[in-house]
Amino acid sequence: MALAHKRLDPALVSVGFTAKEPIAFSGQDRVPVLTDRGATICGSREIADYLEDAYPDRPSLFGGAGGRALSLFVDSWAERTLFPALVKLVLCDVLAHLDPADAEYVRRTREQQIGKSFEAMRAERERSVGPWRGCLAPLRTRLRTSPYLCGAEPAYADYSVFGFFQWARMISAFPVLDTGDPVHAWRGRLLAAFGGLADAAPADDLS
Ligand SMILES: N[C@@H](CCC(=O)N[C@@H](CS)C(=O)NCC(=O)O)C(=O)O
Repeated sequence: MALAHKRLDPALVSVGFTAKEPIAFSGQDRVPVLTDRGATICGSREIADYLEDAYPDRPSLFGGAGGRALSLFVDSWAERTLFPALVKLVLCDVLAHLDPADAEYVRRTREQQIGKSFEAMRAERERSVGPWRGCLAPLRTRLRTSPYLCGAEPAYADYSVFGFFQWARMISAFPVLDTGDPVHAWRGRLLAAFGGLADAAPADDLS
């Protein structure tokens, strides 16, 4: 979304959990990785910072120094509060999307990190919906009176939060949002942004 915002059209390379050769050159083992003009940048936030500085004449991702600083807070909130609550709802559906080697890797590493089996997460997920709904309150309040977190047009803080919803939508058919929720309408606007870029990604249709 950040690349599209900067009107860039990247060549994409798939990286498997157990087939990380394509990013070995980056000296670390996580995606996303961007290579551009001889630079290698790892991590979504770092990529957004790089794009803002490398393409200053394209639409801004942050809207100035204050927006850049504040979007760091939104990033942290999404990663530390929203994502863990969302994981409890949808992660148990991811294995159906992975080949056997990746499924084994993801199950082993995530069960170790979370301290719970996928089966336990599935059994508890109806109960996990309550805390999840509660953690959406700051988003919902903002989106009742504004089409985007960043105002009339979306920018990086929107993409940072939206990315987690897009991940959920791609791995699980579990309804994480009520259709009447302002957050649902906001997600719809971002799915449609940039000619339906996010909407074109395959959504879960396995369960
Ligand atoms: N918030 C970070 C997350 C990076 C991250 O954790 N990526 C995961 C995506 S699943 C990864 O590459 N995991 C590799 C692994 O678990 O082996 C970002 O967006 O840059």
